[in-house]
Amino acid sequence: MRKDADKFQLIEGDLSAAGLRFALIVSRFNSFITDRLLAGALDGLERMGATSGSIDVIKVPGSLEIPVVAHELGENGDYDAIICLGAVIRGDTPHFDYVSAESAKGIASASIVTGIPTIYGVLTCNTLEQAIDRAGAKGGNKGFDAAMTAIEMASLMKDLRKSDEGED
Ligand code: INI
Repeated sequence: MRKDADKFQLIEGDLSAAGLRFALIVSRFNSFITDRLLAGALDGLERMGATSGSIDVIKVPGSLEIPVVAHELGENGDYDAIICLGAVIRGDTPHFDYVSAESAKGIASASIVTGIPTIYGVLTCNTLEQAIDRAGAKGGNKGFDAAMTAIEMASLMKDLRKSDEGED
């Protein structure tokens, strides 16, 4: 037992995906990168015990379209967590700033409004090389990382809701 265990109750999610349902919203823009993020996320969910039939993949045109779909899926209550995957890569114009900022704000807002953990797995990179590094090369795979965050948050929210209902 921890020395200070009498001072607080520790509540945290675990990394078991068994019995949890996930939606992955994936942008087709920069699909060379987002396909790899999707592969990483699916690998993570399956390794952590997600069962067949518990994962849906929804494709959208670009990262700007992710928030409205995240909101819709969160509202319908079919999922324990929603994973948003995209890649915004800087070009010669200020377009990058608008797309990256609005998709981040929209995803965060969907999560708060719906109460369903909605995970931000959108790369925002200055160069294609930076994106490649984070989509399965030397920077790891941010899709896999997003899947871990989704599992932990889904598990935590279930625990918190059980406590609210007076169970445990
Ligand atoms: N969408 C992306 O996901 N990544 C980008 O890098 C990007 N750039 O650079 O333009 C991008 N634009 C499309 C945007 O997400 C919308 O699909 C489009 O504006 C229509 O609403």
